[in-house]
Amino acid sequence: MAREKRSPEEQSIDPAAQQMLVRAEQIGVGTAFSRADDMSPCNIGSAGMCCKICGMGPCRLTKDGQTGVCGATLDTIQARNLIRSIAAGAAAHSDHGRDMAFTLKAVADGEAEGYVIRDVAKLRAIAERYQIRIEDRSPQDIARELAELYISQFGQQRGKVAPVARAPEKRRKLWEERGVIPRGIDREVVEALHRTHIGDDQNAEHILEHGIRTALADGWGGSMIATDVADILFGTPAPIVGQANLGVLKADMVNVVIHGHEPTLSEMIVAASQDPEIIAYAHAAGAAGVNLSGICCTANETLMRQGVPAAGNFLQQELAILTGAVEAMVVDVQCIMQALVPLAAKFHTQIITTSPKVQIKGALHIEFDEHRAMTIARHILRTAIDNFKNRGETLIPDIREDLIPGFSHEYISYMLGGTYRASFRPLNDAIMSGRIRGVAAIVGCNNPRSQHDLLHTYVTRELLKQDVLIVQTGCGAIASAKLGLMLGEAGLEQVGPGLQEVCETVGIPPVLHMGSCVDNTRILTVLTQMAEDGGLGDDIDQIPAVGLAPEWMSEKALAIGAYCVASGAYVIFGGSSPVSGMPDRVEDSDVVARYISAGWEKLYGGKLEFVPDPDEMIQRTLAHIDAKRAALGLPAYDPARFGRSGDARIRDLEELPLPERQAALYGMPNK
Ligand code: BF8
Repeated sequence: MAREKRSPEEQSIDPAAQQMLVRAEQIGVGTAFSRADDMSPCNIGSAGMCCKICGMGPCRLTKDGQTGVCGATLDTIQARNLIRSIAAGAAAHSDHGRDMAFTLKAVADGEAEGYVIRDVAKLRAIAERYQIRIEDRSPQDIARELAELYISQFGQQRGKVAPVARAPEKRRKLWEERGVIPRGIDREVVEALHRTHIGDDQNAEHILEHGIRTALADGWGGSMIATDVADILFGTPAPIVGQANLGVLKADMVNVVIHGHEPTLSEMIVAASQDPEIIAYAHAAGAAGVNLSGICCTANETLMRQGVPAAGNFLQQELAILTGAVEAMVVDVQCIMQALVPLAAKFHTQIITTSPKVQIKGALHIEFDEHRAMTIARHILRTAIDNFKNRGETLIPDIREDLIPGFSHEYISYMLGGTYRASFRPLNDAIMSGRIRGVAAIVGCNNPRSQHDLLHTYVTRELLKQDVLIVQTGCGAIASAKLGLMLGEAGLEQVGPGLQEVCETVGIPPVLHMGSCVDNTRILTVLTQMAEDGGLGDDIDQIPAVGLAPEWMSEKALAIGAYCVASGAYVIFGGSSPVSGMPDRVEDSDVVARYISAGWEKLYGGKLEFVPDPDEMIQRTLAHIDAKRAALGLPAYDPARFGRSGDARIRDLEELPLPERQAALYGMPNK
């Protein structure tokens, strides 16, 4: 059954997106927004109450006491569905990490055309963490040994995956006692599939315990490897000026949008776009040059390191094509909509697939090979330039915002303590004094089932007013960037008084862009360092911090949520819950939902909850932060103690009902 069709203003809060949604309507083409309106999700499947893992089903459990044909109970089915999603998410992140490790090996062996080791200091620092000897060795030698170690983590059968050694000591002991330390990355993903085959593991708690192990193989395994190697090869991010939103496309240039996740090819395209030969080729085609921009996590990767502007987040991939100004959209893996190809066919845009793992019928496939990366990148750019002459009418929204991305944990540490005393202690001190109430990581996807970017930015802005420092990754980060929340001084008047003082003193924006979705491991590293630097307990679960994915939609998000819980964090997802059950129709159908919240909290100190209402998300976040402060014996949060305490305007606005407050603060429609 279709739901009521929304207007562009109801579909997205982003005015650039709204312009393109109007254009889509005018020319009669569909987008993810209209498709979501046309197709309601299955209420049984979305509640985790459908089992389709064998040919006796699918079995839909909608009555009390009902089981599947094999006798599987509802909690078993929900646990199986959830762990299969976690395994798929872990597989996606980790396979990305594997390819990065292979690229590092090829670079070390001198076989990867165009790549160099850009961050030797990080290479040495990481190698030391694994007791790889660094004295009197060339970067290539060290890189070879590190690459071999990393490659071996995927197929390792016994023991512990190496990056786990970087977790706080207390956390490692807890994992050891519970037997959830991943033995090998691939092994845990495979075992998740085995356990959930018909007739295997049929105890929901036991299945979910392996869900934790599989998720840890992602966060403290494949994803961490992906981030490490990307930093070593392309540079550890540091603040840089960037821009975000569709207005970064240029009318007089060949626009090439790089979209997906792995930075290996996109970094090479960035390099090739500066090649004088390519620039001359673009001039000969009548263009002023080649203009690169990114979508999704490729955008985050290249924005953080090279300042390549972000054209948008997940829900803007189709909207970029709708401008009519994109000569080529170059995609690799993950979060790429099949709808791009039929949409591009209505314009001149060429969709170019590049991964040996991802082809889309109707797209041009130019396969990437790290051994010939520069040659391939040049070929792709020439193909895009050749397409410039086919461009028709364009409509590029004149909307873009500046931002300062690039807050790697190394940079934050340096920024807080300087070169010689790099440390997180000043951040801990600010939390201990109450200047900063706590920290929230607001991460993850867009989902057309909710208003594009609304939940991310609403939750972000409300928490900022409560003196909560925000770190962001993924599509959530791009949402805040587009709203101007990632600039040094900008927007500080809407930030709580204590946090404002800290931001002004240190010179940071109140919202820190920490990168792509694999870079959520940077947040793990920050939390570990905060625990180790003293004052906030000795483990991640004691830190007044919360993780939120307000607009989640991907399986990768579930894997991230689970590894953050296993690491001790309270994680709140917005939108719908894949394990909600229907307690009004089937009693006790939320057994798994309760287990991953209260049950996991007892075991790991972290919990996973699905909370659709943004005000409820904010309230639970603040309650958790305050409870953690109290448990540490820190003073209760008091906004009157610091800075321009009790900002009258904010207090007045807070008295207003939600729709009026949204309208006054953000110009949102007052419905
Ligand atoms: O890995 S936040 S929509 S782009 S899954 Fe995809 Fe979600 Fe965006 Fe990056 Ni992450």
